[in-house]
Amino acid sequence: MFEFFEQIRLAGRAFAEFSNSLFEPTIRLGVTGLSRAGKTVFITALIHALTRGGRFPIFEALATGRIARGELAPQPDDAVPRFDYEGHVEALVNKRNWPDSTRQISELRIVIEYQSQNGYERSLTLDIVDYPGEWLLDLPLLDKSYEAWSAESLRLSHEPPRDRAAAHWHSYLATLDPSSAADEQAALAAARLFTEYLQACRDENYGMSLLPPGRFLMPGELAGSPALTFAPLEVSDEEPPPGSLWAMMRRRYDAYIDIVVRPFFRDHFARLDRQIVLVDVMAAINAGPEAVSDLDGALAAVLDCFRTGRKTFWGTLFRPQIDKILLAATKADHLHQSSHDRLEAILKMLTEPAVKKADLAGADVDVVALAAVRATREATVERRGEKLPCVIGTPVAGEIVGGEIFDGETEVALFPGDLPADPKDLFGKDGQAFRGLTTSTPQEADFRFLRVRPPVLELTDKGTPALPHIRLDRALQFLFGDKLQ
Ligand SMILES: Nc1nc2c(ncn2[C@@H]2O[C@H](COP(=O)(O)OP(=O)(O)OP(=O)(O)O)[C@@H](O)[C@H]2O)c(=O)[nH]1
Ligand SMILES: [Mg+2]
Repeated sequence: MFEFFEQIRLAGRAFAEFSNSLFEPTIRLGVTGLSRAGKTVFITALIHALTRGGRFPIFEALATGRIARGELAPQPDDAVPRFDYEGHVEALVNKRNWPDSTRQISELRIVIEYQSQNGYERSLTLDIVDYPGEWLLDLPLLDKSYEAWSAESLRLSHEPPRDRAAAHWHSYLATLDPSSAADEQAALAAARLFTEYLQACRDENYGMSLLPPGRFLMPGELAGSPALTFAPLEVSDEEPPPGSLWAMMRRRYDAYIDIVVRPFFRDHFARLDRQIVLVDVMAAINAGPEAVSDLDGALAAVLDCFRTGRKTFWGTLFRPQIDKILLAATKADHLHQSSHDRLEAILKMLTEPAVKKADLAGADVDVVALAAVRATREATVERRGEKLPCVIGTPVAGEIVGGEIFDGETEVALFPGDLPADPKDLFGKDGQAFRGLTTSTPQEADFRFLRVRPPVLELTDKGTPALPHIRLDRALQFLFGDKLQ
C-alpha cells in the first residue's frame, strides 16, 4: 500500500516538474563517476565555460556566439548541498590546486540565456547534480535479496587479486555460524573486516571499481549505524532461523536498501534527464589488467542501472527518463594526443557489450575521451634515437618517479606509455597482459600516470582568459547542444 501512495506522490511530482518545464525549459544533468573520477573538476570546467566562455569549437551554441550569458541561480532542492563552484574555481584557477574530494551529492542551477537559431531570445535552465558513482552501483541491490548479494560478494572476493585483500575477512567468516544466535559483536567484527577488504580493493595498487555497498566506503552520517553493520555470510537461499545472526544481517541489509538506496533512486536518480558517467580508465590501467576487467564489470552494472530505471513501474510513470548517456574517460591530458582516440577506443571496447545488452530503449549513448581541464602541453622527446610522444606538466608535490620526489614547481616531460592502436591488444597480442601496480613495482609497470598540477589560464583568440581542455566541447554538445537550437 505504501508503494502505491508513493507512486501517486511521485507521479504528482513528475507532473508538476513537467508543467514547470513547459514554461521554463529545464534539464537535470547527472554527473557521476567513482571517487576521484573527476566529477568536481568536470562541473567546475563546465560552469566556467558557460559563464566565462573559452575555446569550444564543437559546442555550437557557444562557438557561434549565440549564448548571451550563463548565470548561477538558486537551486530547486532545499535539502541538497549546493555545489561549491566559487570555492572550486578559486582552488583550480587562482591557487592551481585541484579541488578537495567531495564525497556526497550536491547540486547547482545555471540559467543560460541564448538566441535560438531563428533569432528568438530564449533561456535554458540546467540543474547539475553531482553524485558519487558508488551510489549508482548500489541500485542493483534494489532487486537483490541479502542471500543473493552475499553469494555474489563472496564469489567476487575469492577471485584474484581480491582474494589477497579479503584474507583477514575470510578467515573470520570461517569462524561464524550464520544460524547461531544473533550477536552484535560478531556483526561488528564482520562488518569492520568486510569494510577493510573493500577499502583495500580501492587502493591505488588494486584499483578495483565494483565495491558495493557504496556507503561502506563513504558512510557520512550513517557511520556506526546498524544499517552499515552487516556483511555477507555463507548462506543458502532458504529462510534464516528466527533470532539468528543471519536474520540480523538480512534485516540490516534490507534497512540499508530502505534508508539509503531507495531514497537515492526516488529523490535523485529517477529525476535525471541526461547523464554523464566519468570513468578514470587511466587509474585502472595504472593498476593492471585485473583492475581493467573489474572496471568492465562495474561499467556493465552502471549501464544496467539505466535499464533498471526504465523498467520499473516508477520509470514508466515519469516523462521519458534519461535519453542521453555519455561515457567519458577523464584526464586524457595525461596522454599525448596521438593516444586520445586510443583511450576512447578502450572505453568503447569496455562498454559496447553492456550497451548492446542493456536495452536502453532508445537512449542515445556516446563515448568520449576528455580532459575537463588540460593540465599538460605536448612535446616529442628523443631518447636513444627513438622519438617519444610526451606530455609536459608540473607533477604535484610529493609525486615520486625513480626515487625523485617532485616539489610541485618543476616542469617535466612525461612519457606515460603507449596505448595500443587496437584496444584488444591492451591485454597483450599473445594473451600476455601488461604489467600494472597490482603485481609489479612502479618501475616495472608498463603504464605510469603522474598527477600534475592544474594549468595557468590560456588566452582565447578574443583575449578572454579560459581553462584549456580536451574535447569538453564535444561532451557539452552531446549533452545539451540539442536544447540550445
Ligand atoms: N590532469 C587532469 N587531472 C584531473 C582532471 N580532472 C580530475 N583530475 C584529477 O583527478 C582528481 C580527482 O578529481 P575530482 O574532480 O575531485 O574527482 P571527483 O570525482 O569529484 O572525486 P570525489 O569528490 O573524491 O568523488 C583531481 O584531484 C585531479 O588530480 C583533468 O581534467 N586533468
Ligand atoms: Mg568531487
